[in-house]
Amino acid sequence: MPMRCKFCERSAFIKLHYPKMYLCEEHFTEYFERKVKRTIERYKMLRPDERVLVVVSGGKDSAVTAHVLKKLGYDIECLHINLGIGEYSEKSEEYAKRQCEALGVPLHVVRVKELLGKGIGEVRTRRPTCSYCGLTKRYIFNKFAYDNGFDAVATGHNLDDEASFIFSNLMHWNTQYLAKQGPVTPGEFNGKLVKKVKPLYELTEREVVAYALANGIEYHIEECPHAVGATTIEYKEILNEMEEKRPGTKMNFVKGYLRKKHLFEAELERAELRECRVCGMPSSGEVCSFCRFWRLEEPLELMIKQR
Ligand code: Q46
Ligand code: ZN
Ligand code: ZN
Repeated sequence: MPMRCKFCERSAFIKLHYPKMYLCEEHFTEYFERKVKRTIERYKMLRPDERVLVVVSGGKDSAVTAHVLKKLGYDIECLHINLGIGEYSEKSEEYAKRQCEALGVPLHVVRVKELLGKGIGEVRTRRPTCSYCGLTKRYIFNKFAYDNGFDAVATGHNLDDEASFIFSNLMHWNTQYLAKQGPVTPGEFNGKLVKKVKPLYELTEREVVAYALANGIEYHIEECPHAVGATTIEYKEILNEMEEKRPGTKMNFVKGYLRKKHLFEAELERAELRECRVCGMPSSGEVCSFCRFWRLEEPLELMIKQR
């Protein structure tokens, strides 16, 4: 006998573990969107009049973020950063395009290889690929948002991402990272560091997958080739095992962290920010780490051309 939805006669589409309930597609969608709305309000992420740039990778989390923000009535545009990682990046871009077309939202595409001469993974450096990939993505979406007057950048980080990030940084006692993580990073430095928000902060990966399925959102399932063997995946597996035994573990872990975050803030070494000599963006040294890594002599041009 199939289980029925808690709120109607239809048969259940999903069994939620925390809080425990069975929901049909429609009521699950409603539940999910309400939860995103409450997350945005609880952490004071966005005001209704703000222009929001959603960074879409082609994957499920950012696609769902864009979808729900649009549905909640936010003024959004999307940015896809093509990392230049062969076939993987080409497919990712195709998905991002399809997702934004289906949503009827403008999409801007920045291609790392065209912009900087080399794709991610093609630079000869001792720095791990994911480390300079992260640096490059963060710099590009922040500068793109700043150059084009967006008030906030939204990313697709979900509860599982946050829990595994905190877990792995606790394992290594990276107190500097632990002091800075959270659902909202306020804007700084005269708006040159644009506010960052994570609307899916309280939704699990499983819920995000289910929302995409219920709402016909297509996304790139393949993992980046550089993600293979990443320890974050192991941390996620451990947390999932614990969640299975004790539903609510991830949520309690992340909420507990937010309550105790001030303990790590005491250790934060606040570097005095100044303008990078090359690009004028905030930097702790004379030249920012992005311009230094890519050996830039002129600022990156990211202004949207035809508007
Ligand atoms: S950081 Fe590393 Fe990701 Fe960049 S190189 Fe691929 S796995 S995409 S989230
Ligand atoms: Zn129902
Ligand atoms: Zn710079």
